[in-house]
This record gives sequence, structure tokens and C-alpha cells, in this order.
Amino acid sequence: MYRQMINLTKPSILMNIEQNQIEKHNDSLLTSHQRKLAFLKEDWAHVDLESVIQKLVDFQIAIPSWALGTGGTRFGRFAITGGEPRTIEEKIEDVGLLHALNGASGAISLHIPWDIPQNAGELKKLAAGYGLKFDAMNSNTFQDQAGSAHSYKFGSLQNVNKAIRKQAIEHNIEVIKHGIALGSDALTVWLADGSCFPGQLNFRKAFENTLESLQEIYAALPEDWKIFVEYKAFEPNFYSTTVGDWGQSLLYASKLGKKAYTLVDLGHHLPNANIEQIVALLLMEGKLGGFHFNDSKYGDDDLTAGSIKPYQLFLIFNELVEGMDAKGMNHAKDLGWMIDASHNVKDPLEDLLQSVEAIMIAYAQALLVDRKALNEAQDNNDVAKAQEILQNTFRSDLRAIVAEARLRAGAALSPINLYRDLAVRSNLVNHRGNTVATGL
Ligand code: RM4
Ligand code: MN
Ligand code: MN
Repeated sequence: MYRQMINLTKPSILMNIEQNQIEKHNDSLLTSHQRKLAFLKEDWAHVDLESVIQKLVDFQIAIPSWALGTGGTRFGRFAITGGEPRTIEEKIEDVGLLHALNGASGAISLHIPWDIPQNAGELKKLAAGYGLKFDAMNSNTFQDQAGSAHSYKFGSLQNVNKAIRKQAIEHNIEVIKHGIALGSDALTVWLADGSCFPGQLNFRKAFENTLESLQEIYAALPEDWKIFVEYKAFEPNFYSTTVGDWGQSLLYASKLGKKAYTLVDLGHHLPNANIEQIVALLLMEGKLGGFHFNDSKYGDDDLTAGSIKPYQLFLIFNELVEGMDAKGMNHAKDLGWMIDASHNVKDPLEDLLQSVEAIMIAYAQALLVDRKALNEAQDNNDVAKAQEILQNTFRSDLRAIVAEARLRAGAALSPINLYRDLAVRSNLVNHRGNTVATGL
């Protein structure tokens, strides 16, 4: 993928990572990497490690265009890094840098209207130059846009006012059109719709309005597109949310039809929800469409994937792998994989590298679970054995396998160290200045 990048005509490139820089870095780490890998190969001699490595090479996680700048909270935003991308072109460049480093970030997900593509053809070329595709498109009816006729203060697709619903529907159809031009094939709809106080909303009417609006959007989807209905328990509404949990999302998706699916964002549940069980059942119903990875301690914290609850991330992947295999699904292609995080104290690019690494490790662990033995333990009600089996892989250090997949993809053995050694951020600051990205 990377090789392709240097042969293509240069975009308005600010900063590039050359193949020889990656090779030099890999050479310096090769002996120690090979020692660790040989050890793992011996340990896992009874499994087909080659096919595990190939699955890791194939697995790509889309980067959201809104995660490339420093995040903030409602109390403020500290632009600590500078060099943030100002345009879609620069956002593509940033994702291109990530992909060159880790070989696993081969797609970008755009949020409209934070990123309105002016010239889709040129953008497609630019992205292809970095080996990137356009992942699911995201609509935004949770903020009022300059110049729009109506406000979403009391909701968008659920609104009691038909003209407001219509404006929100048309926006979503606009987003689909942008996506078609870019070669995307999915629309993610996350609604902030809901209510803040008891009595504010008639729940049934809000659901019916939302469903009717979604049906109009669904009708505008091309044949080969999917629509992902994302749910979230609360925030910005604090009494009710109109797509508040997986049950409600599944209800909409089932009523809409075969192109509609539920999207699970890890941060969108009430505390202690059993997300792995939700995932298993959605897969069983053929209604799991996509994923937004992040981690959280309290709510929709949008922290780095795997930074708080790595065991939960592994258990989720364990169900994903089990459920996808049961249905003969292609791990890399049949679900939409994306990070949805933001960060106010880290360099966003370093944070994204850490998230991708955590996801790959959890995926590798899930691939190595001894499924046959686990089934047997379950059938025998051998609870202790089942736990032993899961924790055996979770507690194995599989980082060398993930690194080997990166090596084979032409990427770096240690992406974050190479990012620092090449002083990527200060180069970006030099080129772009003390810029701040668009987004939340
Ligand atoms: C929401 C949700 C959506 C994301 C916005 C920015 O909480 O996670 O997926 O597009 O935030
Ligand atoms: Mn999300
Ligand atoms: Mn969220």
C-alpha cells in the first residue's frame, strides 16, 4: 500500500514518510522482533498462525475525520499540538500518515458538514494515493448550521414540526450524494434527538416521526448501500433519547429493511452494560452493521480504545469472531470498523495509533481463542475451564504477531516510536502553523 503511495503523483503534500525511513526503523528492531515472534510461534505451534497473521493484515479500521484535531469538553478546548488539519485534503494526509505507519488505517470517515467535499474526483485520487478509501458517511443534525432555515433545538428527524423533519431528511440525502461521489457505501445516522424533561415529548409520536423520516432517507439509498442506526443512552438530551439503546435501534433497523443495521458505539451504553452480549445477539439477527471503538470509564468519554477496559474489548472481539464465523462472514469486509474517539490531552495522531494497536491486539487475542475447547467447556458447564480458556489468550502477549502483520503490510514495527523519531508533529506544525481542526 505504501509503495503505491510514493509512485503516484504527489498531492499538496506537507509531510511524507518515505519507504526507506520505515525500512531503517524496521531493520533496527528486527532482531528483537524475530526473537519474540519465534517464541510465540513455538507457543502457538498447534494453531495456524499464518492465517491469523493474514487476517490481521487484511483488517482495516477507519479513522474519523473529526478525531484528527485536539478534542475538548464543554469546559474548554486546549489546542496543545498545533499542526492540526484545516481542510479535508489535510485530514486525508493525516490518515495517510497513520496508514503508512501502521498499515491498518486504510479508510477515512467524513462528517458532513464539517467536511464538505468540493471536488470528489480529486479527493478520491488523493485518498487512493495513500491507499485510503472513504468509509461510512456521517450526517449531522445535532448542530444548527449557518444559514439553515430551521433549528434542531427540539430534535431533527423526530421533530413535531414537519418542515424541520424535512430539512433533516434532505440533509441526510445530501450526505448520501456526497458519499456516492466519493465511493463510500454506507450512511451512519446518529441522532441527538430526545427530550430533557418528563412530559416534553410523546415517546410514541417521536418514534413514529423518526421512523417515517428514516424511511424517506432509506428510500434514497443506492442498492448496494447500508444505513447504520447508531444509538446512545443519553447526552445531549438527559431525560430520553429517541434512539437510546440497541433495542430501539434494532426496532428501527428491522422496520426499515435489509439495508438497515444497528451500529454499536462502545461509549453509548449505560454503565456496566454487557456489550459483548449485545454484539452476539445483533450478529445472530444479522443486524450488526458497524462499530465505533473508544473506551470509557463513566459515559461517552471517547477515550483511547483499550485504555480503560482492555478485557472488555477482548470479550467483545471474542463474540465478534465467534458470531461472524458462525455466519461465514468476512471479518474485514462485512462490518464497518471505525474509531470514534477524541482526546484533549494527547497528540491526536499518537492517540489514534494507540487505539488501532489496542483493537488489533484484541482481534488477535480473539482469533486465538481455542474455540473447540471453549464449546466443550460450555457444553459441560465447566465454568472454571471456560474462564481459563478465555484468559489464557487474553493474558498472552501477542504484540509480536500484530507487529509481524504490520511488517508484512510494509508498515512500521513500532508506529508510535517511528512517529516520534521522525518528529512528525513538529513537521506538521512547521508546515501548517498553529492550526485547529474543524469538528466538535
Ligand atoms: C456522537 C456519536 C457519533 C459521532 C458524534 C460526533 O456521540 O458517537 O457517532 O459522529 O458524536
Ligand atoms: Mn459514535
Ligand atoms: Mn459518541
